[in-house]
Amino acid sequence: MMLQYKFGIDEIMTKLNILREEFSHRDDYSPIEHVSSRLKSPESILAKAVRKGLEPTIEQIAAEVHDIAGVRVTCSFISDAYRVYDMLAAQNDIKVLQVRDYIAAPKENGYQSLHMLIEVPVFLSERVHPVKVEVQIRTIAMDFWASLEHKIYYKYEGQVPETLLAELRDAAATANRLDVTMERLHDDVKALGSSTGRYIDPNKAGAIELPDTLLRTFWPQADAPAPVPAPAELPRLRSSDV
Ligand code: 0O2
Repeated sequence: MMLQYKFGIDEIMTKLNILREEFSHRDDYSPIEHVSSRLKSPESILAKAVRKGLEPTIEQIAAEVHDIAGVRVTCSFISDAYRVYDMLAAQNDIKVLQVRDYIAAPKENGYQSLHMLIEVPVFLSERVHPVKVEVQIRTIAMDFWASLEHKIYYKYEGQVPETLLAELRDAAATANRLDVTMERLHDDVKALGSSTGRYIDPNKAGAIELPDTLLRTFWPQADAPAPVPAPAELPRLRSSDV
C-alpha cells in the first residue's frame, strides 16, 4: 500500500519537475520555486485514523486519510499558486477530487495554502492503480509561516498559549501583506519591461532603453517613445530637449 502511494508521489513530482524545467528554459522564470514530497509514516497514518475515529483497516484508511502521499509546491507569488493549480488540473490523467482554498479563505489560525486532492493513475505490471495525492501549493511566505506554526503546535502538543496564537495570527497577516506587496512590485516591473521607450543620450550618441514611465518623467513632452534614427545619423540633442 505504501509503495503505491510512493509511486503516486513519483508521478506528480515528475509532472511538476517537467513544468518547472519547461518554464525555466522558455521564460527564464518558473512559477514553481521549489517542490518537495513526503510519505506519511505508518505511525502518523494510524494516529490520524484514530483522531478521525476510523476503523484501523486498510480500506477505511485509504478511503478517509487523504494525505498519505503529500507533495508541496512553493511559489514566489499568489497568482503563481493558482497557475500551478490550473496546470495540474488541466492534465487529463489527473482527476481533481477535492479543493480546499485556504488562500481565499485562510484558517482561523492564519494558515494559508491551496490544497488539491488529486488522483493519478499508477501503471503497475498487471494493473493500473489510481492513487490519491494531496498537493499543497503556497507562497514562500506562507510556507515559512506554516513550518514555524507546525513546529510550535507540536512543541506545545496542540495546547499553544493564546498570546502565541495571537502573534501567529499577526504574523500570518504580515506574511499576506508581504505577498500582496511583492506581487504588486513584480507586476509593476513586468509592466515596465513590456513598455519601454528609447532615450537618446546626447553625450554618447546612442540610444538606451528606458521604461515609458521613466522616459516621461525625464522627458515630459514625449507623447510617444522618441524615434530612434539609424546609428549613422544620430543627432546630438541639446540638454534643453531633454
Ligand atoms: P502533517 O504533519 O503535515 O502531515 P480531512 O481529513 O482532509 O478533512 P485534514 O487532513 O486535516 O482533514 O485536511 P487539511 O486541512 O487539508 O490538512 C492536511 C494537511 O494540511 C495537514 O496535514 C498539514 O500538513 C496541512 N495543514 C492543515 N492545516 C494546517 C495548519 O493549521 N497549520 C499547518 N502548519 N499545517 C496545516 P497533517 O496530517 O495535519 O500534518
